[in-house]
Amino acid sequence: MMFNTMKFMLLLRKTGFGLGFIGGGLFMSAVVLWTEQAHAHDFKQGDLVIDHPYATPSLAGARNGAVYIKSLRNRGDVNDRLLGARSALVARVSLHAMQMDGEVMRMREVSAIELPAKTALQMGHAQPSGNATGYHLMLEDLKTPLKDGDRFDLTLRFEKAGERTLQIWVQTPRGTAAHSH
Ligand SMILES: [Cu+2]
Repeated sequence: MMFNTMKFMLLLRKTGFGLGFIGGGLFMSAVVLWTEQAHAHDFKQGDLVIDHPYATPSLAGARNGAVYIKSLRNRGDVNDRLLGARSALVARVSLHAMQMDGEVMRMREVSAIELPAKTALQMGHAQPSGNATGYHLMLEDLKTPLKDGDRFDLTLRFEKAGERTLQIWVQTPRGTAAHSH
């Protein structure tokens, strides 16, 4: 009898461990899923998919900041254009492009960013495929500095798709030379 009870206890313990193991596995899967979901940070507006809009932390004493978009995709059959943006965080948001001026990289304001049908525009700060145009959104006259981990709202205005408010994540991308202006 004693022997049987011990055997039973052992069995229970083994089974308990097994269940704990499976439970742990399920928990880990849930965590992984949740993490992936937390990283999927995109917004849709009509035929547009705005994938991962982010800002780099602002430099100490800087009045300006920059917002980038990993990709801005037009899935539709009609060309669209990004015409402007606004945010309660700043006095003004402007559309910027970068251009080489001799040896020097310079910023210039543009009135619109073209979003041709069936194409994706890379607007990251530095991407393998390149953000050749250097497009970004300039936050002019920041009311508060942008710190790593902050979130804020910014509304984009498109010619065809209308307006869409995005949540911008402030983060330091890997291997960044901070945007300095
Ligand atoms: Cu700029």
